[in-house]
Amino acid sequence: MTLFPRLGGLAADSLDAIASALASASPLSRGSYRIAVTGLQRAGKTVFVTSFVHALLHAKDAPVEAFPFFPWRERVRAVELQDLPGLPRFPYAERLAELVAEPPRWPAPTEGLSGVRVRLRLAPAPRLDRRLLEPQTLHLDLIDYPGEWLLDLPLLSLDYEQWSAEMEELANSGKRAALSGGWQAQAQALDPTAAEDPFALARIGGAYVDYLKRCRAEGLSYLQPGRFLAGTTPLESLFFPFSRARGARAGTNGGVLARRYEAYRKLVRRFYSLVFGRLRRQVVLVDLLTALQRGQESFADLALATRTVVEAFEELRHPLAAVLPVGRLDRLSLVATKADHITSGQLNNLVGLLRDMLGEPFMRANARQSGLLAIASVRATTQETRLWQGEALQFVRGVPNGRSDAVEVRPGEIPGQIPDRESWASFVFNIREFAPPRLGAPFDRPLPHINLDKVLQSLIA
Ligand SMILES: Nc1nc2c(ncn2[C@@H]2O[C@H](COP(=O)(O)OP(=O)(O)OP(=O)(O)O)[C@@H](O)[C@H]2O)c(=O)[nH]1
Ligand SMILES: [Mg+2]
Repeated sequence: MTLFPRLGGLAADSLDAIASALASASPLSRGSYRIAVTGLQRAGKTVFVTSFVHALLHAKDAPVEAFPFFPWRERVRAVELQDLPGLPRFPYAERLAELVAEPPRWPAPTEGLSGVRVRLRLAPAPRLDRRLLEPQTLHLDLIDYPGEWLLDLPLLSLDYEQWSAEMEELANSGKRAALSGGWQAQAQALDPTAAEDPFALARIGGAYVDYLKRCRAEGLSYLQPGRFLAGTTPLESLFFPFSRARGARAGTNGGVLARRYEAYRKLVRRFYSLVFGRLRRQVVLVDLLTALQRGQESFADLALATRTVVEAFEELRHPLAAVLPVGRLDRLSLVATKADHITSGQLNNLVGLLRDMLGEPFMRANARQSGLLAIASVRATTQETRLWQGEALQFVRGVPNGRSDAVEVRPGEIPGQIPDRESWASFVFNIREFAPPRLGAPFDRPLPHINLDKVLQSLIA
């Protein structure tokens, strides 16, 4: 008898659909680019894709400085958007309408994967040798997918017992200790060797998902299983760390949890082999500034999560490649977002901080195909200089979310590398969330941004 008959599997069917859509559409023909955009929740993926697509649609008619790097400027005849066959549609028009509405709004959180194709019709390049004529149609396929899917990479090399031990240890440290009491107490009361109790497992699984969500609300990022955060996992697929399950037999509580863990691992493995390996140009967005503002523990946790996310790109060329039939990475753009929260003089430090977070070995190993940037997909602030006691000070000016008047703030000095434990206290940040700029519709030129065009440059270089 099944207790939850209406609930399907762990989204394996939608993964298969995505995989087959990616396999059948040909992104690899000359002059076509498939660009995947990822990042943890609230990193800025939706705003990025919306602003990027908008810029591609309008760059040809806009002044050069509105989107300086646009390689096809002279040759574009027409630009249009299309759905990506077989993939959920990225709702560009809806998201843009919100950004230029009165008052403008940021997008709501999104889940899962979606995509959009920008189709550029180009006049042939003037070349003497007509055999070198470039293609007249160029596709830029943009795909937005959750970075949380990449947080699960470590599961591939840990069995259920090892993973449980790691997660239990983590749950007892720092801010997590105060948040994990609920599910830990319930799990303590569960007998691993008793016959499967589906209701107890669902209840404790639900408590574990709540714990993950509360950790996220507290600014923590290293959360596993990443897919549980979307809140769509069927009850009968939930599991939680339970190291006491060691050696439990099939049909017992412990045995069932281990089985669910293995089923989940299979899904993770399928994602890497069927989907991730087909995304050869990727943009990884990281919101360092919000984590800095939240303090050392949030920042350290984001660092751990970000390194986990990008390890997958290492694996593309190293150990996993031997196990999984994955492809090769062409370009990786590592991007610190929301750079309009700070003054322009601090952008280099922000890039330095991202580099330090990723680590020198990673940067060296990937130097050839990767680039580091600090960007704002939509610039919500302006920069002001004020004289104070004879000194010129830089401020950012913008309207805080939910307010109507602009304020001027000094965001504080961004460290160029991760501060050590002792010096954290000497950094004082004032990083605010701003409402989108009031642009008004129709806005038929690229939205104000910082370095958005450089992402395009680094991806198609
Ligand atoms: N000032 C500023 N804020 C930004 C920018 N991009 C994103 N934000 C802020 O970051 C929030 C999240 O941006 P989204 O693009 O929705 O992030 P996401 O990665 O798609 O988030 P999920 O869909 O929840 O995974 C927005 O609501 C804005 O507050 C930017 O370029 N400038
Ligand atoms: Mg989104």
